[in-house]
Amino acid sequence: TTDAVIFDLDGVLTDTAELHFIAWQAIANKLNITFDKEDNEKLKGVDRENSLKYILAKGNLAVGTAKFEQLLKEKNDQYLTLINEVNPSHLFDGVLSCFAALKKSNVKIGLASASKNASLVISKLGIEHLFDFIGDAASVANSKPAPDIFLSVAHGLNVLPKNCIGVEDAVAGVRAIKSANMFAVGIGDNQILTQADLVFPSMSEFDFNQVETAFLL
Ligand code: B16
Ligand code: MG
Repeated sequence: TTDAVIFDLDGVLTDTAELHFIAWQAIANKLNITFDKEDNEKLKGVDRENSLKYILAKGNLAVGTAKFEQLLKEKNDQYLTLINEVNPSHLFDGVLSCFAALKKSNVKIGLASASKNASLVISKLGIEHLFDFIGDAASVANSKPAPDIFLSVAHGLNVLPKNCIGVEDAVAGVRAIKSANMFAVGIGDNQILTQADLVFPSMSEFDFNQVETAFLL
């Protein structure tokens, strides 16, 4: 049986990738490093530190620890300003009806985001009360594609990973779900999310009956 469905945030419930992009681009500009949408795509699901490492490597730039920390802070300060504008209208279509279907089937709902700002975004979206457990990205040792965050959420929900379904839009995220020994639902392009067990183009197409049928096969 399905005990829980554990969702990623950025790219699954809302589009914060655009806001991360604006904030990272400001940092890259300042450092004279080009940073485009294609780069941003590669940073989906990647944590803050590793995202900055990617940008610095692209510009062949090495910085000291203090500068590195300062850049992380600058990026996050700008990101926090941007997410201040997030509201319930930014929730992707299909999310609320999906959550309602899960509640009806007595399936727990968890959040496994790599973002240390996830709780804030969730409350801005007005869906905080719908979660049975929200994972803490700051308290896990290894970020996606490692399974840590998904395993910590299963633990927090008091369910076994093998009875969980993970939902992700990023390749690194799908790998994290599979490494956690969970059933993986991808949201996006099935040519890209090849490791997912089932893929829907967007959350509006997410069909829990179809997911459960595939999961129980
Ligand atoms: P923060 P997800 C991820 O969220 C984003 O996809 C990624 O672009 C971002 O760098 C990461 O969170 C860390 O975010 O700087 O707010 O801690 O897709 O795992 O929900
Ligand atoms: Mg994501």
